[in-house]
Amino acid sequence: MVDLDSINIEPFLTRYDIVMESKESPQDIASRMYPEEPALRKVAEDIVFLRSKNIEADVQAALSEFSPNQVIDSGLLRGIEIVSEIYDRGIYYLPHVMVAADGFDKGIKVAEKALEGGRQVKGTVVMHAAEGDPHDIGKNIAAVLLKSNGYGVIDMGRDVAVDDVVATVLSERPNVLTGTALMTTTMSAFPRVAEKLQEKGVDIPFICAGGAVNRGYVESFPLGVYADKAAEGPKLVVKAIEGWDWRRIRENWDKLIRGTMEGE
Ligand code: B12
Repeated sequence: MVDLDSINIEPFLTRYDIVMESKESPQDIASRMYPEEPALRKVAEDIVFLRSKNIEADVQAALSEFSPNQVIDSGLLRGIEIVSEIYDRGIYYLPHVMVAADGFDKGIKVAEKALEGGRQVKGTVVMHAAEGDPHDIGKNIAAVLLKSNGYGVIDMGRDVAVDDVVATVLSERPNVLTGTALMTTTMSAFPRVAEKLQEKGVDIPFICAGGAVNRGYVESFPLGVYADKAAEGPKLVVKAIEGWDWRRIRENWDKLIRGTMEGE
């Protein structure tokens, strides 16, 4: 018989990965995720360590070495990714995240001014973050990418009421509508928008994105076309402008997002 009392089970019950993780400081976590280039790293650091006052000057400095898209992706967005990681580990709290998001907003405005192509409008996209949802960082990035690809963007902001979205689509007649939802409590606004638009005879693609939704959910209601990343926006919008309806975009989604179309 094994004498269970004589066995030290402590080492078996210890989750060493969690022990290691909890010992990490925000600096440790950030240092694993920073971009290598010093100017971009400075931008990411401003976001992570909540130095909102420096952000505009540091983004401007980075723009003298890198394209606006590089500054957004590898500087500003990397900073938010690091903040998300630190928040998810319970080290940062909501106020930290709010200050970081403010810094991101200031930075993206500077980067946006430096983008070419914002003037020639190829078509119009109405964008919003779902009713009840304050998360708009991903939407703002997607808006910048669409503008830089020459599309006109009407950005309705965050926490936009379903009826306001519908009214704006009816008055502006865009080629595409987009919605972002990061909360499981707000994603149900999307099918409500789609249903009301269909009742009014509107049949445009409605690109839905954000951490709360997935492709299966978005394709469970009419008009819905899923997007996983901001960079997918222009790939989907271009097809809508070419006259593809939401059904055809859905059917060809894998080819559009992951590969090339036949004949291209
Ligand atoms: C930043 C943040 C906030 C900020 C938001 C600031 C802002 N201006 O956006 C603040 C501090 C305000 C906030 C508040 C809250 N938050 Co918060 N927040 C986050 C956090 C840390 C990061 C989200 C983020 O910006 N990610 C980065 C962006 C880039 O990702 P994204 O939006 O998904 O965008 C990507 C794609 O989806 C896509 N995309 C997005 N939109 C579009 C559009 C188009 C057209 C295209 C093509 C692509 C596209 O492109 C992007 C990538 O390329 C997440 C945690 C996490 N790890 O995600 C929690 C998180 C989203 N928050 C959460 C919660 C619960 C809240 C609060 C309710 C907390 C509270 N207890 O009060 C409050 C909201 C209260 C309210 N109702 O007002 C939960 C949601 C859980 C759920 N499943 O419902 C999360 C997941 C945290 C968690 N793990 O619990 N939050």
